[in-house]
Amino acid sequence: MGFPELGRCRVMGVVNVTPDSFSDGGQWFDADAAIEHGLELMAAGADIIDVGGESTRPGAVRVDVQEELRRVLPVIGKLATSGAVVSVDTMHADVARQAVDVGAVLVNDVSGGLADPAMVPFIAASGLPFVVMHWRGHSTDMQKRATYDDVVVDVRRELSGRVAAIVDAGVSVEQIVLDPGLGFAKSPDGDDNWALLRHLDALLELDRPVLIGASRKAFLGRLLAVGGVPRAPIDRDHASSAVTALAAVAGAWAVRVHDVVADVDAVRVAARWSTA
Ligand code: PMM
Repeated sequence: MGFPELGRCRVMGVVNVTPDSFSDGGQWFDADAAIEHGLELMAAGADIIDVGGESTRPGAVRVDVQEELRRVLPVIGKLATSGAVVSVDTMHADVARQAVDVGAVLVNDVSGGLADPAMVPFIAASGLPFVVMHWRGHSTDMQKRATYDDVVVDVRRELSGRVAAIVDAGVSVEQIVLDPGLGFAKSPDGDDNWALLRHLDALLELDRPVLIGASRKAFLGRLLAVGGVPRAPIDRDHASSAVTALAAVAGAWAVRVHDVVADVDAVRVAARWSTA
């Protein structure tokens, strides 16, 4: 897939150039602040920097392409020329194309190519790695779609269907990374997310690398709640790192995280654990 073998799970650091992401809402909305943050994540040991310009938190409204481009292009361009391996987190093919033009080398589409019909043809033509996340619809009403007979079986079947459709459309299977989409159309009590993590092996059986995005998500806030009040996103990093270690031991290819420092240590612990 064009990524060097590291002998451990990769750490993907998140840079959200948005005013409204749940995890860090607004902190890196300014391009200079976002670039500085990306450089810090690199220095902290992130293997990949994932830059996004559209919030996908439950209830978020869509951002138009021009605004998304304005947010992400300068950040991606600067980080790429500074030596970062940059991925672009977008559902828009035009944003993916222009991001690649300025140096992005991986496309992370939370809709797995479903939101924009031009995305999969672009990925086929580019030959770049493509993250296909489990997705059932836009954030405005995705939580209504969190109904499963068996979440592990259903998510695996739906992802496997996406892989078949994307490969049919001309993408090489070698380009595809899978992601269970924690928090996206998953039960609000958190149980669906825990089941997917506990049964990561079911996704790994599809024989593609798996990316896990658990960092700071609501199911961790709920687990750590006191008196029914969820732990704030910014205070969920220790729990996120614990998930990182467990997911890495289970065989995850990469984790998408906010607090890179702790997660870089966690994946090293996991690698040593797994080879002992
Ligand atoms: N989660 C968010 C955004 N992008 N991409 C992938 N592949 N997987 C995820 O789980 C994922 C994602 C939402 O989290 P954020 O607001 O912290 O970026």
